[in-house]
Amino acid sequence: MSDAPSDIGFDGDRLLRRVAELARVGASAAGGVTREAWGPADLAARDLVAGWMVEAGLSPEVDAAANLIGRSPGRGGRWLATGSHLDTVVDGGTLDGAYGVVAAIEVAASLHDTGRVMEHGLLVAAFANEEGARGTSGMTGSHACVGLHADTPVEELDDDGVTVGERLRHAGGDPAALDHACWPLADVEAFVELHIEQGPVLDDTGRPIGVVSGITGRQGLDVVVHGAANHAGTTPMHLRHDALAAAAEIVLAIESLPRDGGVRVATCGHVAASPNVRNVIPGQVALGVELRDQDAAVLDAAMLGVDAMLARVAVARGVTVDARWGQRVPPVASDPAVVASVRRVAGAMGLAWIDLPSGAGHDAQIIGRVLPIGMIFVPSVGGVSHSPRERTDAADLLAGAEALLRTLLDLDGRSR
Ligand code: HGY
Ligand code: MN
Ligand code: MN
Repeated sequence: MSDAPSDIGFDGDRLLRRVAELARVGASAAGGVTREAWGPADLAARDLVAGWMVEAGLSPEVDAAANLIGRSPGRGGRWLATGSHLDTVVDGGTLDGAYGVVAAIEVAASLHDTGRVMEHGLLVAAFANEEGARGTSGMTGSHACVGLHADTPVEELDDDGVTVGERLRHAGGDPAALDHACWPLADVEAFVELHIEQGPVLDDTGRPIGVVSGITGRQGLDVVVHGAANHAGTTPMHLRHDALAAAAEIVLAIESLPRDGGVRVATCGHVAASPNVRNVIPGQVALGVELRDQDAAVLDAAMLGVDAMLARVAVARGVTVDARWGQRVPPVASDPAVVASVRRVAGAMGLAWIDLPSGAGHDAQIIGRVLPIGMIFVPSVGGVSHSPRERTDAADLLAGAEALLRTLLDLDGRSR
C-alpha cells in the first residue's frame, strides 16, 4: 500500500478511454445507454470487454449463466473476486455497472503490466442481467455464481413472453447446467464491487469514497386488478368496476408506506392498463411494485400490511385483486474485514471517506449471501442514476478504481 500509483502500473487514461468506449455500445438518442441484458448491445459489450480481459492477462469465459468471467491464477489456491455488470436499464447511464467492470479489468492490467502475481488469483466478473431486463427478476448471473440459481428460475417469462432460459441460451449460456457456473466457494476469500453511489450522499458531503456498510433488501410484488371493461358513456358511476381507479388507490397506498413508518422506500414503477382506450372503463391493470428496506423483518411486516390493503381496495371497489409476491433480494451486511481494508486504503490514499448503506441493489448483495463482500462507492453528481444524466467526475472515477486495486492488494497481503 506504500506503492505510488506509477509503481503499480495503474493507467487512468486507459480506464477513462474504456468507459467512454463502452458508453458507445448501445448509446441511446437521449445521450444514455440501452444495453438490456442478452440483447445485441449487451452481447457486443461483453465481446469488447472479453478482449480487454485477454490484454489484461485474464482468461475469459462465458459461463452457463452467460456471465463473462476472467481469471488470472495467483501463487496460492485461493481467489479474490471483483467486477460488476455490463447491462443497463433502458436509457440508463454510462457508469452503472460498466465502471466496476472496467475498473476490475484495470486492476488485472495493473498486475499484469508490472509482472506482479498476488497470492490470491484474481477473478473478474461481468455479471449477466443485473438490472432485470424486460421485466425479469434480475441478478440472474450473480445468483448462479454462488449456487443460488433456483432463486432466479429459468422458466420465468419476460415481457415479450420469452423464458429466461431461452434468453440465456441465446447469450451463450446453458440453462440446464447452471450449477456449473458456481464458483469454488470455499476458495473465494471475498468479492469487492466498485460502483457509483447512484444517490446524493457523497456528492452532498464532498467525500470521494463511500465505504458501503450493507445493501438494502428488496421485495418485488406483481399485482393484477380485474375490473369490468364497459362503455365510458353509458355506464353510471355507481355501476362501474374500474380497474384503473382501484389501481390508483393501490399506488397511493404503496407510496404512503414509508410515510406511515413502514419500509424505507416503496415504488410502483410499472403500470399497464387494458384496454387503455379513452372511452372504455379500464377492465384490467397490472402493477409492478417494489419495497426496499435494510431490515428483512420490516419487509415481512410491510407485506402483511399490503395484503390487507389490497383486500380492502378489492371490496371497496368491487374488483378482484391478484397479488403475487415476487423476488426477495435480502439485505446483506458488508464483511468487517473488507470494510476495514477499504477504510485503511482510503485513509492511506488521503481520500475522505464515509460509511454508508447502499440504497440500490447490486450483484454484491447476492454474492454476499454466501461469501464475504464489500463495496466501494464513488460520488454520483447530483445523486442521479438510471438516467442519461448519470455522471461522475473523472478524478473520482480514477480514485475509486485505484482504491479498488489497493483494497485487493491489501486483502491479498492480509489473508494468505
Ligand atoms: O435497481 C437497482 O437497485 C439496481 O440498480 N439494479
Ligand atoms: Mn442499475
Ligand atoms: Mn449497477
